[in-house]
Amino acid sequence: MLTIYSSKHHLHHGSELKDGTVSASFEKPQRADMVLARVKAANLGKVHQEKEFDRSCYVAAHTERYIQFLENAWSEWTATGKQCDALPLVWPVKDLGNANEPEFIDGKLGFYAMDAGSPITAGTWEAVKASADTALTAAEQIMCGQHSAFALCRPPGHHAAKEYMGGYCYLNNAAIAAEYVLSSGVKRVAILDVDFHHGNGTQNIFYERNDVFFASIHGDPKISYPYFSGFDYETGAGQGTGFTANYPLPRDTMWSEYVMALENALQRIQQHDTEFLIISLGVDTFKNDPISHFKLESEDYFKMGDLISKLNIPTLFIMEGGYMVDEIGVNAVNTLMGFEGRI
Ligand code: OKP
Ligand code: ZN
Repeated sequence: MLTIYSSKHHLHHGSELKDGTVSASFEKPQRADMVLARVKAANLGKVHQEKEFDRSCYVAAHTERYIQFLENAWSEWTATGKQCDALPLVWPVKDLGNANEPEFIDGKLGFYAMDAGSPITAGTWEAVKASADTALTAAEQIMCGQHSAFALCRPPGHHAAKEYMGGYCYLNNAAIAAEYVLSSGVKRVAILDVDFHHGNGTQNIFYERNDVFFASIHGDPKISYPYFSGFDYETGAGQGTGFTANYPLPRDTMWSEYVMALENALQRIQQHDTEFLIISLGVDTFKNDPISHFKLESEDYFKMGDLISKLNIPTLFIMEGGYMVDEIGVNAVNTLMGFEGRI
């Protein structure tokens, strides 16, 4: 399988608030380095650099003003004399929810964010753009005839919605790739999100659409981030009614239970007559992940890839989460090898 990788991800290394202090984010550069090392060690296939794509590809999944915010945030932040990471600290919640875009950067940060998990640093925008370009380059390869490809994206994207960042995400790489293939003539896309966390951003972007079926298997939002979405009664709205499927699963879920949700989701994807499948590949479902609580074993990822391959649909794998840095490469590449029947 072809891998697309950008070394520009190194430009983004931010901090997050945990246990009352600001420290290096779990979402760190070594993650992608480890996955790339494993891709090479396992001889998965060729590794190509990303190409640059037009800015309009990002606007297709987001809004113009949100893209402008991401482009300008760091310079607006440093213009106030600050050099530390830009993190939001105030949000337009509930009755403040009809607010207009503030002029001042501190207000804009909260206006365009769901949490304080997506720090903006000097290199963030360049890395974020390269991550989206990585997904687009891989999507283009499939449109040119490859059966599958792996976009080794970092930062991840599935928490980023039309108009907000959050959960280490800025641009929604999977949604941007989906819009790209739709604009290239594909009629029906499915996105299957197997990251431990609900793909709220992807759901938000396609919630009222019937050309993109979205399914997510994740920790029950009653007890898991992002807490406010991913319930099984969220099934789409308007024309998109029935085109979203959520599978919230309990603490300590193992493969034996996980596989039932996966098989159901794959069946739904088949029923959608999917022509192009995107997998939001998070491997934070692993038993030792530091911020999650499923119990998948490294061998289970082979089975996951194998089951996905049975659909026989052109498939784009997009890297999302996974924070057990030592095993993230093994688990991601096991999924891809399972897909290729190399078990
Ligand atoms: C991003 B992705 C839990 C803190 C949660 C944000 C998690 C974002 C996950 N102790 N912080 O879906 O892997
Ligand atoms: Zn996750």
